[in-house]
Amino acid sequence: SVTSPTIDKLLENHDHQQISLLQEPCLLVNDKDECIGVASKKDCHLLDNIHQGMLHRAFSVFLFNSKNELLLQQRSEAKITFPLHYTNTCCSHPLAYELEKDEKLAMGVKRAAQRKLFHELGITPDQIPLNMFQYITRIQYMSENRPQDGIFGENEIDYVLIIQKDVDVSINLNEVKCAEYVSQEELKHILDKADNNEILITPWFKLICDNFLFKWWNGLKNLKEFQDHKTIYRF
Ligand code: DMA
Ligand code: MN
Repeated sequence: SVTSPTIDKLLENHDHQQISLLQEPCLLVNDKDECIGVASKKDCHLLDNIHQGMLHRAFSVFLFNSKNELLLQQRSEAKITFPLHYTNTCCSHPLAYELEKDEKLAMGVKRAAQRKLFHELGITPDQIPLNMFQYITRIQYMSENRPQDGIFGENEIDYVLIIQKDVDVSINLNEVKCAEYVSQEELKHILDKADNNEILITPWFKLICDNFLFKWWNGLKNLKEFQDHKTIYRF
């Protein structure tokens, strides 16, 4: 159960700010992405619950600058899941607040994205108005935490949001170790290094890179073409 001594023992060694964020109220969904309840971030990410089918809603932002470079981040060492992994600009969860539950035009996840882009990367909301985010599609995936702890994992329906804007970045070191813009060639080099186990990348970023990212990237000016708000791509 959620308060078993093993989990407490594991968490004892973790960063206090990250432990307190495990209390965030995430949105439980069914496999059609219909909201069916609320559970703590901790409960949503416990493998015990995931193996019983607990699924939650998430988002992944891909932010590009006007030179068509993608902002990547390396997760901080303090993160409980996937520490030090390279990943897309920002990922997190819409929370069980009225404004973030709003499903119309994916406004809830866009508001959550604005909130976390400020929290993780210091990008102020005025620089990234909600109507600049383009909701592309949804992706469902499951994975165990890395390094494997036998306790945590992911099981999400992930809304992909793309935004192209030049912004001022000021990273929150509790969340992010570093952030940098990369070209397509530079990202391909990073993906090669991950294949050779020289660096770590998150499983969701890997699967989005392998299946979608480069065609979206080449079509940044015409993203409408890629919008698919009906399908949930399952991996
Ligand atoms: C969770 O990201 C969302 C996805 C798409 C994996 P996260 O672990 O970075 O969430 P948070 O920043 O809220 O800890
Ligand atoms: Mn999650």
